[in-house]
Amino acid sequence: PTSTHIEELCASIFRSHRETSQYRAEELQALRWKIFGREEVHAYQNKSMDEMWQHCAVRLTDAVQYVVEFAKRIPGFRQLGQNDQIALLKSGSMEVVLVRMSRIFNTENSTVFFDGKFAGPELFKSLACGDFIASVFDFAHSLCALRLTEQQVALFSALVLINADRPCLEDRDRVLRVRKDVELALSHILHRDNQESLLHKLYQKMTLLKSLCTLHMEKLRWFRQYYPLTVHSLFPPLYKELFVSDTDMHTMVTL
Ligand code: 4D8
Repeated sequence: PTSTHIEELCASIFRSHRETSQYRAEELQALRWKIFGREEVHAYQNKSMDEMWQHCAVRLTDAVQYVVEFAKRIPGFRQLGQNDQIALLKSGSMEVVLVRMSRIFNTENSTVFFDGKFAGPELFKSLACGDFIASVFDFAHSLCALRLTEQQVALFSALVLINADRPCLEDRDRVLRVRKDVELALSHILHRDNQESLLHKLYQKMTLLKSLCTLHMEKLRWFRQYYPLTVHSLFPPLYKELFVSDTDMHTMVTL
C-alpha cells in the first residue's frame, strides 16, 4: 500500500470512530461535575443482583451497538465473510467497549460515565463481581495513563477488532491482510506523532483486554447458573448472541 493509501485509511478509521462514539471529548469534559450522590449510589447498591445485572447488560449492549457500527465502517471489514464478521465481534466488541470506557473515565476520582452521571466502582456492588469491576477500573486507569489522542484510540480500537488470532475464523488470511493495513496505519500515526514507543505498550494492553473479557464471560456463566431465566428472558438478544455461547445468531446476521 502507498502512503496516500495509508493516510486515507487513517482518516477513514478516525472518521468512523468519531461518528460512532456517543460522546465527543469536549462534551465529556463539560459533564465531569455530574457525579452520583450518596443516595443515588445506595439505590444502585440496593438493587437485587439480577436486577443490576440486567440493567448493566442493557447499558453494555447499547455501547456494543455503537462498536458494531464502528466495525462495519472499518475499510475491509464488510468484505469479510459474514461468519468471520460475527466471530470478530464476538471476541472483540467487549474489548473495544473497554477501550472506549477510558475516553469516559475520570482518573482524578476513579469514576466512569454510566447512566447519565459519573460513577465509582462501589456503585456496581450489587453485581457481586467486585474483582472484575476493580480490574476494569484498573485497566481504565492504565490506558488513560498512556494519554492517547482520539486518532490513536480510533486506530487502536480497529486493531483490537481486526485480529486474525480470534477463534473460529474461516478465512484467517483475509483477516490478516486487513489487519496488516490497520497496523501500518497505526505505526504511521505513531511515527508522525513521534510516539513509536507507544506501540509496544498498546500490544501489552491487548493482552490485558483479553483477560478482562475472559473474566466477563466467567462472571456471566456464574450468574447464569443462578438466574438462567433472567438471562434467557430479560437480557438483550444482542448481549446473549455475543456472550452466551449456546445462543443462535438472529440479531447478528442482520448486522
Ligand atoms: O460510551 O455507552 O454510554 C460498563 C458498561 C461504558 C459495564 C458505557 C458501560 C461502559 C463497561 C455498563 C456495565 C463500560 C458508555 C456505559 C456503560 C463504555 C461494567 C461500565 C460508553 C463507554 C462506560 C459511556 C459491568 C455508554 C464493566 C459489566 C457488565 C455486566 C453485564 C455485569
